Amino acid sequence: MRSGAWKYLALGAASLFGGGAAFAVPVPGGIDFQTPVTETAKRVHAFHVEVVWIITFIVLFVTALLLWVMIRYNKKANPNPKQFSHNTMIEIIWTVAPVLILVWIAKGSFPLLYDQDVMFGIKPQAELTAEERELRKEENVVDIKVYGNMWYWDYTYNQNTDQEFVVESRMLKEGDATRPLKPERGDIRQLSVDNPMVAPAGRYVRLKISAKDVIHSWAMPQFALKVDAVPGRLNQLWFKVDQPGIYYGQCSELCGKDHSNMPIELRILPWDQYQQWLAAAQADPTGGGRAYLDSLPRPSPTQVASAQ
Ligand SMILES: [Cu+2]
Repeated sequence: MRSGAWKYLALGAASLFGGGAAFAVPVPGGIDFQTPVTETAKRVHAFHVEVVWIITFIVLFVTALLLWVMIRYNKKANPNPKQFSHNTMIEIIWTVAPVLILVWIAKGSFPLLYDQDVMFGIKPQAELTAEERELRKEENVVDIKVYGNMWYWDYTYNQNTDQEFVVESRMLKEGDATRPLKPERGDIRQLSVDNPMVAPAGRYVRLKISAKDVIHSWAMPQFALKVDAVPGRLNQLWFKVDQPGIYYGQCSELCGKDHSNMPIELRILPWDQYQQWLAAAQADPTGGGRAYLDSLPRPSPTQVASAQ
């Protein structure tokens, strides 16, 4: 193992079992999920930790049983084995116990699946705060249309109005004439793009996701979101992120030779900055409001993680 990998493994293990998370972007040797930033993602992460504890216990228990049988009942230790072949009580136990464990896991899993699937989650109407009710009103929900293309993403804003515009988002490459990757600026190899997707913090964002050629998949690990972008079909996702920052994802459906070159960079801005970016990008969609984004202080992924 490379030197340094141990450090990452230890960090990953610490974040896995410590409940906190150390990473905001993928790191070499990282073994845990990235830091969850939405309510749903935090619950998905907590559920993941719970299931890891369950499977760890099961592996240890079964290993102990196997060792016990191998040591206590091998030919030497137990030359004259008993001849019975059934034990009703033990059969009931090894049927009922796994069923109960699976039901317990399903009980944690299904509500999370529905929370991601149903628009704005499954929190009952009665439990919503006044602010949440206000933000859920149709005029306060932000819609963004996401299209997968071979091999880049494009994002449609102000859709269905005469102000609609499209921002194309292509990966930065080292040595590229038009879109060079500049690590000194904070660009991350294989993740940074020329024109990021931009969304406001503290708002419900509704994504309509499709593709123009083949099947792609829009995935944002820190939001625990992933859905296929299928030509001729509109899939929906939603999120609400309170923490401004930069979040990264990747196309997650093998879509051709440059599948690995269509990352998702999502810049979450406070509402007023988002409005300014909208105006800038609308005036020059090809530029994607880049000049305005570059004028803002750039949050580093680590700062995003430690700010929580
Ligand atoms: Cu793709």
